[in-house]
This record gives sequence, structure tokens and C-alpha cells, in this order.
Amino acid sequence: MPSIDVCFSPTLLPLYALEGKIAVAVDVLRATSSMVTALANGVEHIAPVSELEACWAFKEQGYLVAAERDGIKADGFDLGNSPFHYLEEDVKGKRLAITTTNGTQAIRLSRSADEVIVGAMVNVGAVAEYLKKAGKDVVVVCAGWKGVFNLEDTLFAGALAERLQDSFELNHDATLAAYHLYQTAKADLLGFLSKSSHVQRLERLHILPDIEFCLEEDKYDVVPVLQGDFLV
Ligand code: 3SL
Repeated sequence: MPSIDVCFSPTLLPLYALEGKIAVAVDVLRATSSMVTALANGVEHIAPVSELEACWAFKEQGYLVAAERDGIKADGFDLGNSPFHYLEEDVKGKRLAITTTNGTQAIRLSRSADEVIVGAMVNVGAVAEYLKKAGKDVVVVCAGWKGVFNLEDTLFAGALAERLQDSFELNHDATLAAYHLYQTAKADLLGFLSKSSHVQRLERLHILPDIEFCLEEDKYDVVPVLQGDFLV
């Protein structure tokens, strides 16, 4: 049976061998939730980039450019990192370049894996089905916050482990921890996260609807896959 492991933060990635495996990059609040929403709502493809300047450079090629730093939309960019931006009619058929504080880094740092896909609570069921069909070892790469652990990405890993428990080995301590944390939290994810650092940070920005949106499971059946430099 293949196994599922969890890397709690990109800082720990050098300790994980991703070769031969599928990496599931996750930043529940909010980058990967927004990316899934964008593709589900007709964005053609997404270029996840690390730096503001590199993201801005895509504008010349006709891309929508989106940027977030510390939860706030960066000056001059078309869009920020709210999933609600990607529900608008005018994103359909557009190409999107995006840079965020943690999520886009997690994607780019996972590229030594055989395949990189993007997960969030909003597509956790679709990700589970994708991984069952692929039948390879999996590492969930949690974006965390500036290199450290966070609860919401760990809860995604636990939700995914729950969905995969009949066809994958849950034999890594990190996976078991995530699985049990999710069992405690799943009846009320928002309540469980109410004191968490990023929920508090986003609440200070008055974006509770974004948090609620991002914690809803199985809204979409889209699984973004990294092909070259683009998520499709
Ligand atoms: O760190 C990130 O990549 C963002 O998702 C953070 S925020 O939710 O936009 O603040």
C-alpha cells in the first residue's frame, strides 16, 4: 500500500525525499483555496511565483496579476488573495499569475516531487480520489506561516488522511498527529481554529467570510496540477 506523510512546514522540506512521490501543496488560508476556486471558475491556468516583481512581469503578457503580503493585497496588482475575487465573471478564460506570502512558495519548493498538485479543504475529496487513482506515495506539504507550523494546513492533512485511510498506510507520526487533530476539530473547524494565529490575523482584516469559505469541504472537484511552471 502507498503511504501518506505530512511535512508541517516548508522549513522541514529538506528532511523529506519527494522524488518518486506526489506532493500535495496546501495553504488553506487562503492561497490554495483561492487557486482551486479560480480554476473551478474558468481561469485558464495559474503561474504561482515567489516574488512580487516576477509576478508583475506577467502583466505585459496579458495576465491578471494577483499579490498578497501579510494578508493584504499588494499595491497596484489586479487582485489579492481572496477566493471571492475568483468568483467574478471577468476572471473566466483569463490567465493568472499569483504570489502570496507562503502558499506560492510551498508549491515551488515541492517541485522535486514526481508530481505537484494543489489541495485545500474546498477540494479535499477530489484530491483524495486523484491520489487513490495514482497509487503513489504522497507527501502533504503544508505552507505554514513564514516557515513555521500552522493548524489549518495540518487539519487539511488530517482530512485527507481520513479520506485515504482504507487505501493508504497512515504510518508516519506526522500523519497520525494530523489525523487525530482533525478528528477533534472536524465537527467545528472554525471554532477549533478561532484562537489560531492566522485566523486571528485575518479577523483583524475583517475577512471572516473568506475564512468560512476556505473551511468548507468539497465545494469543488477541481485538482490543480503543476505542469512546468503552470497550474492547470
Ligand atoms: O500566506 C499565504 O500564502 C496567504 O494565503 C496568506 S493570506 O491568507 O492571504 O493572508
